[in-house]
Amino acid sequence: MIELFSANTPNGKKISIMLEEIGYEYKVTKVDLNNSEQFKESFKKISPFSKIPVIIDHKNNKTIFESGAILIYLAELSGKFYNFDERLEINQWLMAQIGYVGPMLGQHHQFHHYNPGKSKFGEERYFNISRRIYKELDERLSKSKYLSGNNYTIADIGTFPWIARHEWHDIGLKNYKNLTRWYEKISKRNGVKKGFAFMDKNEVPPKPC
Ligand SMILES: N[C@@H](CCC(=O)N[C@@H](CS)C(=O)NCC(=O)O)C(=O)O
Repeated sequence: MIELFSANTPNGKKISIMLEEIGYEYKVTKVDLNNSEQFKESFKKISPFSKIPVIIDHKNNKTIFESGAILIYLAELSGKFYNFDERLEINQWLMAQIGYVGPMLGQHHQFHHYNPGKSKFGEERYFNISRRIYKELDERLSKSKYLSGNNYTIADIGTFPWIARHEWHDIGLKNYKNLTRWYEKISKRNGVKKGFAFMDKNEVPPKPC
């Protein structure tokens, strides 16, 4: 049994989607970020930077923080969505998501969605970077079926929940036809639908607009 410590955010959804995709049984323990539960001493013991997601694999007695490390762990354990021969490509697209796509879109959420009007510089900077990210992902997907190649992998699972926040981004996902094709295909997967709704059973990936 895997215990998933999470919140209903893009980083949180990556792991519920992965667990649904590999068909593992799991229990969700909600960490209420709005009530600062991430800073509790008990949570810091398993998450040194006070961030979700974290998993405890009770069967194998392992605790893992950082979504990329968790995705790799679950992929290796299940033998799914991370094949050895393609790992260099998969690692690059996964690390780009962890180090660039997620943090930059996250800043765009902060300035454009949650705190508009507070910093013109911040709003413009992260809006522009987010537009670049849409274009760069679209370019990649014009040459490749999925991010790391022909197969759906943990790189796609890591990136999908961030693009699923496209309504907040105000960039117009539907104008990026390759990214839209990828997004719509992944949205239809059963594991993705279930993992997306892990904290709100009515939540579905929003249609491209
Ligand atoms: N690099 C981390 C980022 C995780 C992260 O930023 N989690 C956010 C929620 S999406 C969080 O826990 N924020 C709480 C805080 O920073 O206080 C990962 O990929 O796991």
